[in-house]
Amino acid sequence: MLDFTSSYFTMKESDVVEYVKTMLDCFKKDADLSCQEIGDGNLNYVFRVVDHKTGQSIIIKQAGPVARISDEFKVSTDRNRIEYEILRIQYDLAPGLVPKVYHYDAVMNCCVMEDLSDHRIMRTALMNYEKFPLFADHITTFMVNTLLLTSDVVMNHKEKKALVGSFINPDLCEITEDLVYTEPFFDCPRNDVFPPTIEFARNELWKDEKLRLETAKLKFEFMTHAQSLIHGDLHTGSIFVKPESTKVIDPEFAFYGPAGYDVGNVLANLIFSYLHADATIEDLEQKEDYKDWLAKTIIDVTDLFRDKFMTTWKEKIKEPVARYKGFPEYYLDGVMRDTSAAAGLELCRRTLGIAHVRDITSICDVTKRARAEKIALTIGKRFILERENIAVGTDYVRVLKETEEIF
Ligand code: SR1
Ligand code: MG
Repeated sequence: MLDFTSSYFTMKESDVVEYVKTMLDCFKKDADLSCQEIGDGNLNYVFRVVDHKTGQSIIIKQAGPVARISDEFKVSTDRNRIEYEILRIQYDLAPGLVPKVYHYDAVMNCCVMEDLSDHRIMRTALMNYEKFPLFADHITTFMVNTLLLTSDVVMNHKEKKALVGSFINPDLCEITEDLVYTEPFFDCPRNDVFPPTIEFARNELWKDEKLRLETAKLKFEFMTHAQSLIHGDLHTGSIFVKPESTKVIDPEFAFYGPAGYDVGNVLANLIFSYLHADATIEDLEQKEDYKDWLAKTIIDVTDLFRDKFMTTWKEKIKEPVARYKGFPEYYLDGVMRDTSAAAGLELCRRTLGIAHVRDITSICDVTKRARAEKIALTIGKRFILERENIAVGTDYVRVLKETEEIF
């Protein structure tokens, strides 16, 4: 019999079945359980356990001591506690938009949560050219509620500072500081650049001192601006969808950082879907229709976020000085500036860095992939450099269309 109570070890599928039987009371005694590891992320092991008698199922997510993508990343298993705790907070702030969590085990560094297998990973669904008309509404509610309601504008300042303390997440923040803010902007050995893109990266990014200076400023803002309890990795692989439902998962990178980081990541990943559709849909009418839907979604996410942010601000703020004339606009301008920068950083780092996105890597035609990458890098750079002036939905689509024309 395995000992799950004394010391941590990484579980295999058969261990997880034993874990469920001995440590949890989720299933009936006579359940006929099977387990499959279904994780496809860069960090963790995700096990789906099913009772074949009832069809009931749960997810067990275990944090390993190193990242799956590479042993180079030694990442604290405490990220599992962070994930469990933030999912509970987000469940309260944004009901129905995150999975339910049932249990956290500090020895085995795993948590037990609702199985969302009736949903699909959004990146996969978008690569299949599916549309989700409610997504913009759902994701903006999630972002406004989790970002604004955890800020000093709404929270008691001492309670907020206590939360800042419990979500200090140094290992995962270091990954972001390195992979997002640093390595893509020089010829770093850990980068993984598609050969036809190297010359472009060298000339347009690595030699550009102004761009590097701006990324340095942004890195320090990311490290020091404890504004909101952010998800920290809100790309389309961290979102489950079905037409009537959106669920945000995988908040293990959560910490108190700039609110715009989450919004920018959503927008950048919608742009990757747009570039994938542009490169892979053969039928011109279908291509334009799908790209139009994505462009509209980019506009809706940006503008609904802005509208709901202001409405929620009026309803929920507690900080007296936040009521001063001009302050809400000043605050939102800052969030939108950070949104543009974060979108730009994500577009550059997913293209040049170690952690790519399938939207781009799955483009088989070398010329089309190289074109998509150059567009991503050009837009990314503009979002960073022009962040003061990229503030509403049409700004994102304007830059996207202008850049498409060039390549
Ligand atoms: C070492 S982890 C690489 C990337 O995967 C995660 O999803 C984050 O995006 C991280 O940057
Ligand atoms: Mg993840």
